[in-house]
Amino acid sequence: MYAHDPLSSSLPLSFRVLYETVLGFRFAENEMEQLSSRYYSSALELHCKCNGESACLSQQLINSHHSYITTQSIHLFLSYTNTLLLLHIYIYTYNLIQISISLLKSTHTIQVYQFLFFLVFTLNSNFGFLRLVYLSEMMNMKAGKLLLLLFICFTVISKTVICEHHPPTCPANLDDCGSDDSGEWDGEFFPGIPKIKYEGPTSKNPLAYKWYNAKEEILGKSMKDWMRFSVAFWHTFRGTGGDPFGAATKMWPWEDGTNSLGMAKRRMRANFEFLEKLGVDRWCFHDRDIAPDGLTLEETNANLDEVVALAKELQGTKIRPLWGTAQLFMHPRYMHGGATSPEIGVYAYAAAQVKKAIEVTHYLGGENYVFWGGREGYQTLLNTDMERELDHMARFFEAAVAYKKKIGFKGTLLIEPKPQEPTKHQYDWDAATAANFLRKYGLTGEFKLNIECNHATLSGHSCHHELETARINGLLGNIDANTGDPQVGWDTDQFLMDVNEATLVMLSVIRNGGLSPGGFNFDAKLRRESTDVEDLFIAHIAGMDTLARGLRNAAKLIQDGSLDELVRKRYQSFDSELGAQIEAGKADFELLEKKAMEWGEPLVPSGKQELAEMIFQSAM
Ligand code: XUL
Ligand code: CO
Repeated sequence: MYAHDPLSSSLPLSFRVLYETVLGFRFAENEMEQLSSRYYSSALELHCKCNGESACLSQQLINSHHSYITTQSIHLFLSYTNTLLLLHIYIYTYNLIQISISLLKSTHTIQVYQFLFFLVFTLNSNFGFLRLVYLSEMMNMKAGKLLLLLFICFTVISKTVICEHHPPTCPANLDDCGSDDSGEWDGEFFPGIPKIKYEGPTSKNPLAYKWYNAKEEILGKSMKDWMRFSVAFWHTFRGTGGDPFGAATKMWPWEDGTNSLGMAKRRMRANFEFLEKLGVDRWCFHDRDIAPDGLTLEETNANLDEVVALAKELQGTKIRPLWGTAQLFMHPRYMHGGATSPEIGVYAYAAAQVKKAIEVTHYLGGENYVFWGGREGYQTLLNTDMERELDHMARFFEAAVAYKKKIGFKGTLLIEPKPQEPTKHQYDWDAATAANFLRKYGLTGEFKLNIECNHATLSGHSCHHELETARINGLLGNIDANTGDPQVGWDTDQFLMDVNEATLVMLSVIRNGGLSPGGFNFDAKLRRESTDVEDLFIAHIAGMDTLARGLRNAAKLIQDGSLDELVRKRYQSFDSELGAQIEAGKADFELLEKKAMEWGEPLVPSGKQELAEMIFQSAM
């Protein structure tokens, strides 16, 4: 058991050791960090309320330095009062035991009990403070009773202060000031953040669209219909900023640090307020992002049903999932994969999970369903029967197709390629590998691909390459919009901010005639160091604006036609009688040899790459 006392984190190490020794607390580093950020946001809200500022979050950003100092002091105060709350519990326990002892009345027995009492609490270092009180009692000092009185007073005062100053958005249940587990919420999650509007390219407002104008028509279709944007629940509402080297850096004000059902529902409400304010009608989820695991599959399914029922209610008629999916990679049971696990029980469990995830996606009106095989692959071929695993995966997909049809789910099934991470080698390596897999098992008509840009670069391709590979194979179904970092090299899932890259992406999308029923899912997360609630909005706005700029540029390039003309000219020699014969598969080697001898050495023209790049850049 760990004592939660953020005060300790603000003490220098030597004091902290002393503090921990005297009071007997032990600290868990990441819990400490989570708690400090929780108290920090609570203090922030408190600060806002005290100053009567409704737009306190953005205000805080502008005056960050001033606010930092103010909130830090409140932070310290709250931390201190929290310590007192803990002491109150100890003293209460102590009192109870003391009363029991005094009932025994015999001096000898008292000593035995006192000894046992002392022993028990000495063994448990969390009761260090009680040990102090007890010792002072033993030494016949009145300090114990005095301390008791003093701390009860402090406790009452601190509890009143915390309860009375509950922030306007009622964040986490930090104490027991009336919060429950129903996930109910009676305020805004994002106070001070307005509904995001289009203000045009000259706007300097970070909370406005500069390029994404939902209703504006581009090449005969509204921007909204081209883009079909979606927010990824897992990054936006479950992302903590934690990485393999460090603890969470984000603890949003509505989080209480638990994975309870009540918390899941509260998050769901935050999701819909976020979508509403952003003006985005779609969201994507994994089953386990939105609802906690239970002890059994039945219990887990029941949890999911409860959260999904709320999501359905909050969705209304306008919002729906772009896609749903099952998380078959976090739980240790999936360490060897789900559909490709050598363990039949895991295969069955994964099937049951996917069955349920397809059902809830269907129930919520989802338009697609995604399979990303993060653990469908191998760490070494020495212990792997690759052929058997791939066969199993195909049977798994066949069963998914059958079940989808059985329940009348019309959404598209999508495979999301990724070469590696977390597994050393993943079977859906890239678009070409996935396409080949689908062909081999006769599944091409049932599936499309969900291309993620960062996965594309991990497989050594560009996003444009993967999109074009999917498109020319009739498999481009959806895009997980993000980007990687060339210097970092792993799946950094950053928001795509590069206009050149976005233009290439949109060229493929336009050539594909759009993505519907797919769309753009922001499978992207804030950087670990971006910790303000407002950053969630800024990141999505910038991501949407970048793709919107890409769409405008790509439309310009297509309307201008120079690039298409350059490409057409490169192949014009095939616009001939022989070319037509070749393309129709009617030119055999004898005929081609005859032509080669007749024409002699061919004149090979320039590739005009720089000209192509010049034309491309002129549209940026
Ligand atoms: C992981 C990834 C997943 C899938 C859905 O790299 O992209 O979030 O999009 O499971
Ligand atoms: Co993805």
